[in-house]
Amino acid sequence: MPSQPTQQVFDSLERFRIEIPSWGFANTGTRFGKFLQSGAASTIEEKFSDAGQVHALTGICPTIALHVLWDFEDGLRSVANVAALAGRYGVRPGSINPNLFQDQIYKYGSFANPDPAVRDQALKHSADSIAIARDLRSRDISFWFTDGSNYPGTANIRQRKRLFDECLQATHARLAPEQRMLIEYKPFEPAFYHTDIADWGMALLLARAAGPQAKVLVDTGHHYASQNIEQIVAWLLAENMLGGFHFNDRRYADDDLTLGSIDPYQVFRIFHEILFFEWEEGQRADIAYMIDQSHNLKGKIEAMIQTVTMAQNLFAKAALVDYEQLVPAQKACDLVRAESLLQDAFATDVRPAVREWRASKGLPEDPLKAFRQSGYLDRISLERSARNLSSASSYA
Ligand code: RM4
Ligand code: MN
Ligand code: MN
Repeated sequence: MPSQPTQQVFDSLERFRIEIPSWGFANTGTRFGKFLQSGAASTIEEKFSDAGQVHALTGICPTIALHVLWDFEDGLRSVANVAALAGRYGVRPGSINPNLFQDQIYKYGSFANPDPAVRDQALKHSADSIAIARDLRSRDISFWFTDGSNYPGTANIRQRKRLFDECLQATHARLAPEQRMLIEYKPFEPAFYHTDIADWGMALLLARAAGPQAKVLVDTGHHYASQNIEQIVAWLLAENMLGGFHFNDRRYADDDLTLGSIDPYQVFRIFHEILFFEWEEGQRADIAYMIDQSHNLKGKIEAMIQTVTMAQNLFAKAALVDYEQLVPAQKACDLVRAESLLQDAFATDVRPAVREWRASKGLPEDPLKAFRQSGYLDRISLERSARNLSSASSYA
């Protein structure tokens, strides 16, 4: 029988699952160029294969986020192929991500484009994405919009808000009862003067107006520097409007760095707010934990394993906060005591317990080492290198 803290870690690990993105295995870069990796995935089958490796080694990534434009070559007609791959590689399709930004028609926006013909096309793509999700039994459709403007006075901001309201409502009306739409916000990039859904408050208002199956998606990289993300998380939880996360880390802007590489305490604080909420409410928060990272310098599969294990460790640490002690300390305004409870949990080395949990599940105790020893990377590098080094045109 594991000791008390080990049991708490075990309980937290039993339930923690995190989704990995198909685009994290593809050759990507910055706007200045790409550094190609010979083992990068370029087909949907390769992405499933790589995601299957991450899941086989960590045991906590049963689903893969899919991007409609990059992963469904023939749109709805690709569904059968994708479903077959899921069976073959042991990972299920997770969130479905429409693409309302890459096509030339979206130069001036999608849902907020002043041209009704463009809005219609965006609505059609959204409807197709919902149908793809339905056929794959994926619950969540995650919407991220680049809509915005680059110069003052060039866009009617209020009118664009109204257009977003209309299009999101029309999209919500197409959801099956068990589906959800997640609305992601981002303050800037690629629009650099105003972005239509710039922050969590705007996403919240739009989600509320869209309908009961719309929730907010928090991408940790989509905030101004020093913003208190865990407070946003706490407010969205209190409003029952937190739908999911895109996890990554950042130093400056939307850097998409490995989770916890810059500020692991922040991730811990986010998990703490969630687990504290669940403890107080006596029920689980219905949150989709997802990673949104695409590594251009690190090995893609290694970086994904590193990210997943970091998320797992930080979640387990957050589960060690002693709420029975925290509540009275907060009430008594015993600041040092309350803060120390968080710090003690954060300082606890949970890795031995996590290793023990993995062993109990028949998983490798050190997934990264197991990956390095598996020979998988050598094999795919050999198989994929010719194609990778000759073609590197699209983002993913
Ligand atoms: C955006 C946002 C979206 C992601 C794209 C590629 O910044 O985070 O979620 O799909 O990048
Ligand atoms: Mn994102
Ligand atoms: Mn982003």
